[in-house]
Amino acid sequence: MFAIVIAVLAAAPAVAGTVHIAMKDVAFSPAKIAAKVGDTVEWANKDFVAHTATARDGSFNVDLAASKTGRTVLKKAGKVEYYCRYHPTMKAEIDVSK
Ligand SMILES: [Cu+2]
Repeated sequence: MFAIVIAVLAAAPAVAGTVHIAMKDVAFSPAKIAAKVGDTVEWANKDFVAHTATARDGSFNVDLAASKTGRTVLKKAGKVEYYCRYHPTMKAEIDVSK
């Protein structure tokens, strides 16, 4: 089992990155991003109210009070739509490639 984990890590692309998304004026900015499996997405809530980044497929749910920062690691390829549970007009998507 441990050896399999090592093999997977060794096969992974060189460096995973971090993509930054702001929650500002009750919107995600940028609303559309492209990222790769293994990348970290970090949301920074710059508003004075709470927001969430909630994936429609259930793959992540980041709940952020005002001025907080939270993150998730992208685990699978595909397009992920997400929204804020408190403000249904806040919508965005991440296009995750391998
Ligand atoms: Cu919100």
